[in-house]
Amino acid sequence: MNHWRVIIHTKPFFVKSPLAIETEVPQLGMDAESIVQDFRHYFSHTLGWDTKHLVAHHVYSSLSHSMRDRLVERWKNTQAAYREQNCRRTFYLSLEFLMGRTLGNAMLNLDIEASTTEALRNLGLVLEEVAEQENDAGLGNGGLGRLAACFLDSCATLQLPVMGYGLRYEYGMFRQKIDNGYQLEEPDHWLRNGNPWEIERPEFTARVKFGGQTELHKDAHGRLRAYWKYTNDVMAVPYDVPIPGYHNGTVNTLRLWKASATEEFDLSEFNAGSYAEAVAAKNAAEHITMVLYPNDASENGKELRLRQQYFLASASLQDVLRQWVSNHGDDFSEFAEKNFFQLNDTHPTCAVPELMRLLMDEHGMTWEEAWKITSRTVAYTNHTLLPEALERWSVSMFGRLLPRLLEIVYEINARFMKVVALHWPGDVERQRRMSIVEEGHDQHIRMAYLAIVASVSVNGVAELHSELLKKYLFRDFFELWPKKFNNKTNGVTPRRWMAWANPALSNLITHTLGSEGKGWVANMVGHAASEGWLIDMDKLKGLVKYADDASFRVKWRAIKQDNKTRLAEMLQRDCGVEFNTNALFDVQVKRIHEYKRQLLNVLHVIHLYDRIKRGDTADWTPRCVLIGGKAAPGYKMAKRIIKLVNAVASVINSDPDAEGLLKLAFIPDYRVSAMEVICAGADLSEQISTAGKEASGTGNMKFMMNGALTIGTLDGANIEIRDEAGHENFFLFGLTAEEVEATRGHYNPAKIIAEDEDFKRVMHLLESGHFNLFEPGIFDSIIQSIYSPADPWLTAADFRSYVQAQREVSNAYRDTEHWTRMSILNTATSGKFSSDRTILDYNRDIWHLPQVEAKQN
Ligand code: 26Q
Repeated sequence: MNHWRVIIHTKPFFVKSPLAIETEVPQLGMDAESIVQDFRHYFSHTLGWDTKHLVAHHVYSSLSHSMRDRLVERWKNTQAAYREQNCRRTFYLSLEFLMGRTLGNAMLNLDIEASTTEALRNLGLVLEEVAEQENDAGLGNGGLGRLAACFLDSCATLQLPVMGYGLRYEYGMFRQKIDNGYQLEEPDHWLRNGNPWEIERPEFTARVKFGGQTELHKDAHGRLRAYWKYTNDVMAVPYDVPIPGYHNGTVNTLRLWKASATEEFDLSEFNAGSYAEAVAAKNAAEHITMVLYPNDASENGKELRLRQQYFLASASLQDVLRQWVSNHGDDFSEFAEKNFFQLNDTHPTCAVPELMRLLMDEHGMTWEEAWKITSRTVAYTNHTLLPEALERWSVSMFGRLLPRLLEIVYEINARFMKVVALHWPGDVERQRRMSIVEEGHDQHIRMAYLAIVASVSVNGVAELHSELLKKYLFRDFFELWPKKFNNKTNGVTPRRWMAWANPALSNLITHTLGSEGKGWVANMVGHAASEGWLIDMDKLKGLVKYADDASFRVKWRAIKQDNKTRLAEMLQRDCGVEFNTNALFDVQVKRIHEYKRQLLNVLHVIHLYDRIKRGDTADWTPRCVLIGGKAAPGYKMAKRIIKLVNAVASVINSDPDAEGLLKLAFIPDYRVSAMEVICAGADLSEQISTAGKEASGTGNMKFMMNGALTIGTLDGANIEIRDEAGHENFFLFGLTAEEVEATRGHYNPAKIIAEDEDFKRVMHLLESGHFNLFEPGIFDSIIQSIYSPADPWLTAADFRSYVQAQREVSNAYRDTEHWTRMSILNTATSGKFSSDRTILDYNRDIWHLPQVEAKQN
């Protein structure tokens, strides 16, 4: 059948000569008066409101637009500097960027908080209340997505030419409601009220192909070339988000793609009278970027997810190549020196075959030429040790959706298999193990292997994790290419997680370090000014000696106390539970997963409750335990654990015997903006995963910076946190990763429980239905998992040592001066966990980018 298509091109329209007005525009003022002026303009003219209608959201919107204008000026200058210097660049490809709120961070990094606070005061407004209006940009699940956001902040602060590429999900991470203790998911339509922090760039729209088939033809030069035809195309429209550096005039770019239908109408269908159906079919294309997948561990194999991954990879690579060709024409000789792609886990690994495809099919290269470029410009970061979480795609689905890419993957694998055969002649088993294409009646593509084969660098995210990757998950590949493997311990940005989240503590630090002549600038409004420590966190070491200064400890404690009050107010509002700020605030917030062992935490809480009930309360330390986090909607056990937390909480919190001694709360809808309040107000940070399972953790770092002490296993970055803080300032418990492995096969939880009186009583309370009187049996699956010799998370194995460590925590907390000392030392030694250090490591070992000073107007 003939398919006639009308194609409406959206060609970019450029004026031939640059406009003269550009250089005439003076920089916008950074003083309160200029801000008030701009604010009024947006409020009355752009939004069209009068001051009788001071709707909070419009206030937020007007202020944000005023801030955005100031970002845009610096943005243009930064991009001009990158262009002029024609410097090497890195593109950070990630399916997730968990940005949270932007207004406060923009003001902080622009160094405009003081004048904005004053401007708002003149208008009768309070900054904190305005900032609260902003929806979180929840375009990520958890650690991996937030890491990408912290990295962008550090890259801009370090003036590195790094650009993020991601997806502009219409719906971000679901909103979590709690109903009768159960998690309910609600869609997060975060863009409903508009988003002042993005600029649509329709002129850079890219076309992404799906489906169809491939054909081989000779081209004009007689060379055989592949053509990918009869495809269903989807347009990718970029939205740019500014990423400001801290007080340095640099603004980098995060480019997020939105899927949009092509403007083609299938006329044959149209003429057959199915106009509405033709339009509706186009709508389906736009589903690609409709929603973020809410899985932080597994649930693989969904076609829409593969569409998302390829959509990101293809649109981003086309974008980079488009810019390259517009500057260098067809000369790709320097492409590999000038461009680099960092893959945030395997999610964007379609970029490997896609870059091959574009270079060969669209730019006429041979396989060898294209592979030389691809294999020099890609690096892969792994974020998981759970084998079940490694991505695999069924070959049949992959081939149906991306037929040309499948051919390329097969060819990459065929050539790789020759390398393996050369290295291990005759070792067929090794070839089978290492094959990118997993054989069997149902073939699969192993995305991690594809990423490793193409990459110059493969890294884990904490020392232990990187070692375990070499020893277990990727052992064969490590033996083949030992030099590819390296570690880059995660970090978090101190601008958001200290300066913004904990202004009082930041000011105290600034005063204290500044009084020694380290460039302290007085700042009366509550936030740190241009102090050195926020961009050189090793300077925090200067606090060590103040741990012994009693008057400093008083100030330190007073700040923690205020932050606990702020947290308690939030909890009162969001979960209706009252936390007494004199109690120990014991916090575990992160995604709910069995390996993270929220269950172990609950068992301890039940044990404390049991002690209260039997009158064992001599030398008691009052405790308020906070747990929060989202469960993947299809993860039954995780959802049941949430219900258990809430069930135990309602028994304890309503029991007069526990009043003043113990509280338990589950905070609904844990997210970035909640963590900003939580990390500042925590005393104790729970990092209690089964050793060898948590790749790194990053919440652990946010807590440490804010002076919380950690109770934790020897897992992920906990090990490095303990080494930095000093072993005496960390509460260690549990099996090591090696012991965990050695326990498999002869684990006997029933025996452990039977021999431990406290544990027996805890299990009895659970089994008797004490926490689920009206819903009998609902915790059976949880109880079974604890008793199971096959429990992969060894919850029972670590119970006794956890309870013991918690005893030490309680005792330590009652020695207020000593606790404060340990708290100060944790903050003072947290410098390593700044994402600035992480990014400098990436840049030194992998990216090799220059630092580029932004042009000043
Ligand atoms: C997989 C398949 C289909 C849909 C979604 C996914 C998916 C999405 C997100 C799989 C994994 C993730 C996220 C993983 C993650 O956040 N890992 C965490 O990464 C942090 C940053 O390196 C580490 O600190 C944590 O230890 C690690 O768990």
